[in-house]
Amino acid sequence: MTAKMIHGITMEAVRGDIASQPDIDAVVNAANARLRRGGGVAGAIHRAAGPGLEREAKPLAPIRPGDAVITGAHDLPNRYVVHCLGPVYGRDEPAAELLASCYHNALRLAEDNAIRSIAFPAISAGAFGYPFEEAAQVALDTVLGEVGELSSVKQIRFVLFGEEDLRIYEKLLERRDD
Ligand code: AR6
Repeated sequence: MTAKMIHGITMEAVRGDIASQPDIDAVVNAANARLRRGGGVAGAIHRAAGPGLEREAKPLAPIRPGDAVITGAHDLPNRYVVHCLGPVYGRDEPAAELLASCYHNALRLAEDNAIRSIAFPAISAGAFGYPFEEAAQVALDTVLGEVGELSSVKQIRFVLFGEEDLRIYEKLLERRDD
């Protein structure tokens, strides 16, 4: 686990399950366009949230790559779920811009909803095939580029599934000394 304070905001990288972050206001879902259950992060979030999440999300679908929408968290131990649709690598272009939009739009929704803490998985870096280190770079560049603008959000956590994935985030975070 790595934690770092940047512009008064605590940035963390941890290894864990995005559906088990009880101290966080909003968790981000690596969603599909139809906002249905799916596998990976979406599977874990929907499983823990229960069927009410899909019922609430369905009328907000379909969403496009780069979009984010917000719902309640139902049986998850959080207040909100922010659903982001990342780009499918090699199909949705420009991939880096669309992935950056996910993080940007999620943070905007967090600010609009007075959210103090938000946890992100590595959007697009699983089933959607985005090379992990490149996806991590886009995630951190985008979030770090916006921390100066945030007023409600005070804590941003990146939740990574594997040890190697965590090391990549730690390495990238440690390089920043702003
Ligand atoms: N907690 C944290 N990270 C996880 C978890 C978890 N419970 N499960 C997987 N990861 P993915 P995508 C990691 O595939 O690439 C779904 O079927 C995983 O190792 O969840 O945006 C949806 O329905 C990887 O590093 O998201 C969509 O159709 C990262 O989270 C599609 O997959 C993202 O993997 C979205 O694909």
